[in-house]
Amino acid sequence: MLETLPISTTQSHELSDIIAKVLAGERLSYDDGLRLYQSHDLLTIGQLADLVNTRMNGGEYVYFNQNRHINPTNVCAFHCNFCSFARFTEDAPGAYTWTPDQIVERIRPDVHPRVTEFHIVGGLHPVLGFEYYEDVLRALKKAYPWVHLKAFTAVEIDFFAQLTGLDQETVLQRLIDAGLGSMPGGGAEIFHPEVRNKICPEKADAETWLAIHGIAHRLGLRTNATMLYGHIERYEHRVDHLMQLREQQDKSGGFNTFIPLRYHPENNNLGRRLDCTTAHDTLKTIAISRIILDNFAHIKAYWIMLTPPIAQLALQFGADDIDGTVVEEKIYHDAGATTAEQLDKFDLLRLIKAIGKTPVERDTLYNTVEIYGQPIKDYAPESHRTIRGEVKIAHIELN
Ligand code: V47
Repeated sequence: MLETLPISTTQSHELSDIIAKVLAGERLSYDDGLRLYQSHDLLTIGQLADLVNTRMNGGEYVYFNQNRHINPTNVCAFHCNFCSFARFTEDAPGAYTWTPDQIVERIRPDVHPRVTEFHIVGGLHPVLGFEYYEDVLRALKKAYPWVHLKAFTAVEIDFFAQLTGLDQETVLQRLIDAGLGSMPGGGAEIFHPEVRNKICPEKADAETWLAIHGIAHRLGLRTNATMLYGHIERYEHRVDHLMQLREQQDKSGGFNTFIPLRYHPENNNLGRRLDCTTAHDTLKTIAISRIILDNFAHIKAYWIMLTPPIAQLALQFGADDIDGTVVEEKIYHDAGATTAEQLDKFDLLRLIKAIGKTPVERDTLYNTVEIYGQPIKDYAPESHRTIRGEVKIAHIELN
């Protein structure tokens, strides 16, 4: 199928040398990445990304998980200009901090045997102390021992190190002892100092963020990586970001998944730009990530940020993962996201099946929980069935 694509026959195409490189399985350079971004030929770039995804993941499967996000506190010592989630004092309007016990009880209605992951990130609380974060992990592990804890970005790890005077490796080791299973990819934003110094000057710099992931990989943790795009950065900064991630992965090898995060502009200092990002830019970013990050197994189209319809399209532009059920989401909803906070398993199956791909429920480390190879109606839950067991959507019955 791939060799019959228009991309294999376009000798005079503006990207023909890059197309030839991708078809030959060669690694792209910084300049190649920049030229892909400068091109408006989204369909060719998408076809190339789909080709890479097919080579790496077979192209047929799309991963999702049943997860639950937990943001223990929104009180934060840092003042990132793009952030709408943080409150700077305990008594600020909307500020909250949950105790470990409150967290355990708050999520109880949402936790069932097929929930395999808690995704835990939050504010850098100036007063609570490192023990609070350890206690959160311990309490969750005690109450729900089968659930993997994917917790704390490299920025949080760096903050804990500063708070305690411990080195980052010791901080990570203590969190592993408390139940940490892997690290999410947040806090990467844009590595280039021209941008980073403007949007999040207090945060760990690129070198520190990458070094902490390197340490985590050495300790046996798998981690993810993100890029926050669509604010003040230029294409040059995005491509530089991808190159730095690829280089770190060559060195330490423990990244599972790359997640481009579309900037949401409400309720923060950075605000909205006239030329803020578009669906076209999102699909291009997903596709270029897939092509450049030849050593990352997975690219995630995070439906909360992209909206389910765009996430669905992204699965044909190189992404092979759509994230999970999520259940409660604060970071993007505080920033103006209008998506739901939760999709149930059936919603995710429907999104994936509708483009002719096969949903694979996974755990955090990409072990298969279940492959959904049958027609969609076979997976309809009770709530979507008539009393005779037939599938209905609203008032319409499907047979
Ligand atoms: O680092 C903050 C971003 C990230 C805004 O590892 C914003 O599987 C858009 O990293 N508009 C945290 N984005 C979330 C994150 C993540 C999400 C899903 C899956 C995984 C994973 C990781 O959220 C932050 C920052 O880049 N963010 N504010 C905003 N206004």
